[in-house]
Amino acid sequence: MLLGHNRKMTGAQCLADMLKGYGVTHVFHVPAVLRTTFAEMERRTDIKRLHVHGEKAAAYMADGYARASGKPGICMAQVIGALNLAAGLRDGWLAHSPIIAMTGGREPKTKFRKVYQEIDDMPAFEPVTKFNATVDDVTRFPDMVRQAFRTAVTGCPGPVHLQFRGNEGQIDAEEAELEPLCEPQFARVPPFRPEPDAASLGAALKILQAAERPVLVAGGGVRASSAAAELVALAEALQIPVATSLNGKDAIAGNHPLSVGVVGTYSRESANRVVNAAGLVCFIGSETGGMTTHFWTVPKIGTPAIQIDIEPEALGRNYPLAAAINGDAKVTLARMLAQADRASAAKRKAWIGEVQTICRAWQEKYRPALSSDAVPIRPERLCHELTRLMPDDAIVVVDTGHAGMWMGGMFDLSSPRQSYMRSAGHLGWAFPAGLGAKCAFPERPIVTFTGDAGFWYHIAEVETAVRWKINAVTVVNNNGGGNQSKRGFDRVYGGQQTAQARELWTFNTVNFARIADDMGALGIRVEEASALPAAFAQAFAAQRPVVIDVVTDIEALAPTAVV
Ligand SMILES: Cc1ncc(C[n+]2csc(CCOP(=O)(O)OP(=O)(O)O)c2C)c(N)n1
Ligand SMILES: [Mg+2]
Repeated sequence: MLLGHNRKMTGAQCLADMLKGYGVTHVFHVPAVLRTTFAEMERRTDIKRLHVHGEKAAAYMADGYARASGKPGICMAQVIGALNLAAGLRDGWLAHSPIIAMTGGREPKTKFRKVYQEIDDMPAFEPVTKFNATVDDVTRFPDMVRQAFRTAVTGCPGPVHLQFRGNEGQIDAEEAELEPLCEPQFARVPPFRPEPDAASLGAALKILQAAERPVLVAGGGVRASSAAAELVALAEALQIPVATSLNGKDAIAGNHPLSVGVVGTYSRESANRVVNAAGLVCFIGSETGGMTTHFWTVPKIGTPAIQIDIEPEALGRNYPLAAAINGDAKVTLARMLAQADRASAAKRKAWIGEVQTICRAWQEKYRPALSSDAVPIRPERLCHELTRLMPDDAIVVVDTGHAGMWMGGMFDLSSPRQSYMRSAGHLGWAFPAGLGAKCAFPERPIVTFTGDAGFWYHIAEVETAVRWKINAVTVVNNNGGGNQSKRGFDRVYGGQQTAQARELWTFNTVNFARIADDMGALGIRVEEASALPAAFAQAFAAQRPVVIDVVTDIEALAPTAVV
């Protein structure tokens, strides 16, 4: 149709060839969907087809794969599992992760006749996708698959959904004249790097350079654009401190002298203090959402602000702007650096001194907890050990709730080669996402940090990790309950919970190391902080999936945001 190279082939052959053409290495699925395609994938490609224990986990694995690599992650489900899969796209939607979900769908001949297991799943995908479409005729395989990749990776990336006709997508067995043409530039984020216009760049740079107390706030857009090196270079050239969102934590290593930590709700006190003391805030690739700004109190509305974003409609959403730049983060920061007046850095000497005092005060305040030998182990100490022991090229994957708070606030990346990915809010995301990340980067160490409640969600995937030799290391902060909920129940019980109240957020104590061992992984139980270095050494040498079960203090509560 496009270049006149059409051949008679099945939709399955076309889809298998196209997935290969886009560089897909893994698909995550619960059977049975697109069965003919799976058979063709085996014949025509080296794509690994991971059969997992639940559709939500399949989506989270695809999400972890996508966030780690920038390449679309592929997940699949038949009609009965479609909403489970849609639920799993919710985190990727919030985090702007390029995921392509494929499901089976209804036959026009029989819909509305009460076909077994069948409902209309399309509306459920609407709020969690950039593009939600049906493939009703086999001749549409090539253009719809291209559109799926194009939409997933362009602009602000995000999930897409293709529903293939037939409960199990049986349309893939049909034949037509097809051309499996791929567009390699849409195989990963970002396909394009839109340049900022010179006038808005000049205006923003002028304001930034004139500021005596500015701060940069780097968001997930910096990681999507691979702009960390440019961000740090600009910060150094102009001597401006850098805070990050949780999603942008790997934009700057925590041991960099200009790093002040994660700002917002799941944050570090020093970052909130610096941002609230700043006279100008420059947001880069940040939605300026509730989490990063602690519901728009950090910085306060009215603080002079600049914003850089690839999405023009993001500019000024929550803070009135002194200047706005529409463009890719990496090229925008590189252009700013090229034009930067380094001499202007001198006027920020006093501010940098003040910022360093704030950061030192944080270190002093938390030193006892970070170095505590208490038994059960303090989570702060666990985070501190992770900072010390994390390999230079590790990908750190973190769950939400207390896990997000502990690691966001207390853990530091110590090398620009390390990556950090976090749940955008869904408990249980991190463990399968870490497995997906390991599929994308088998040679890099993957360390996932989750609470016990988070780990329970998808514990069955330990078996998947063993079966597929996905040698990720998972650290379970095991306190025997979902104790981020403790404060909330303290509050509703007037400060003193009844014995029954704890039923609402605690679990039986369980040894996850033993369960992992039984499933064929390496389980390591740690009850004292001093045993952590040996545990990690053993884990990184194991060449097996590892679960490190760390017994921690159920009374330990993460510090809340400072305003
Ligand atoms: C899908 C989903 N359901 C519920 C929540 C609310 N929630 C946040 S943290 C949490 C408990 C976390 O427990 P655990 O993982 O053990 O970590 P801990 O707080 O004990 O360190 C819950 C239920 C959520 N974030 N996501
Ligand atoms: Mg817990």
